[in-house]
Amino acid sequence: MAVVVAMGIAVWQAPAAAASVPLKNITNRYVGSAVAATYLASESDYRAVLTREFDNVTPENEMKWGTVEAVRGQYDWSGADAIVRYAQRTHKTVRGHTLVWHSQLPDWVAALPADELRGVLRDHITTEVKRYKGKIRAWDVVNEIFNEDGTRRDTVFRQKLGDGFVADVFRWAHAADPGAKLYLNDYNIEGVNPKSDAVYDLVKTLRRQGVPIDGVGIQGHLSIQYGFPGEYRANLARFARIGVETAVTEADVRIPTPPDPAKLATQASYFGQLWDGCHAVSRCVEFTTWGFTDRHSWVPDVFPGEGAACLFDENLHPKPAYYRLNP
Ligand code: 9MR
Repeated sequence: MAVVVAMGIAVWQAPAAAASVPLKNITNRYVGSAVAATYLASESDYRAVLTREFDNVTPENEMKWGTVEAVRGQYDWSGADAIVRYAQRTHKTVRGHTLVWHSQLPDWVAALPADELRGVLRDHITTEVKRYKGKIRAWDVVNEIFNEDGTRRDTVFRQKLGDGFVADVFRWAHAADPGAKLYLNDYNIEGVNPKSDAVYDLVKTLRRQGVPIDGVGIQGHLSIQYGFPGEYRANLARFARIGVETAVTEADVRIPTPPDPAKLATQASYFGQLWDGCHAVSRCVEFTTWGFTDRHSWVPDVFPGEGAACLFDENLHPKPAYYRLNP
């Protein structure tokens, strides 16, 4: 890492090139990034870094219900198809994201009566999973179904179908592509806490009932304003003990802007702890970041005053966090 002193202020300067060995080649975990089809098509430098450094891609928005069927019966697979084609061409795996989520859910779905919703949900899952059968390594089947206190989030699916919808959607997804690994995905479940306890209990119950659930996706949206999640490794390990995989699916570490060397060092430490913990637990199979460049990140839109959450800066120069993972 290079630190120069300009006008009395220490400024971190990124070296121009990434490390000589790409991130994907220094680990036996899948190492991925969320990707947007538009930038993939329009920005060759973005595409080049993604292609070089990663071997998994997760469509950031292109496979969500609100994208693929915003209007009932009118499908738009263009973005999803483009990302899957790119992944095949560049020998990357794909994490499908996400089949059942209360957010980015079209209004027409939310308005359906219970009996109709069940059939529509089944069709949605079957259609989407079959379309990419054999091309998706892992699916985020259900996303963010718990509250922070470990109770179930009160979504339209729960209100109209009851908690049993979770088992149903895993069975439908498995029927559509028996080869894909099926995950439950959520945020704030990195450490041991009431929410991850609830995920643990549910997954254990579903496995006992024979429901085809293979893994737990731990999103990994962190902020340096809070401490690193407690008992992260113990949390990964307890899922391994009940026979499921884990994956870090959406890692980023936001910083109160502007970044400075001390904040970037803390960010690097958080990324490093996420990475090391995943490598320390055998069933943690994937480390995926939610975007790889500060040029395109959801963070500043949602958390005003915070940003710079990715491994590469706006100019695609690797940051200290990148060198923490790939020294
Ligand atoms: O990064 C995604 C952003 O572009 C979308 O506008 C947003 C819509 O809610 O979803 C973001 O991705 C989310 C992901 O799908 C699920 N976990 C949290 C992510 C960040 O909000």
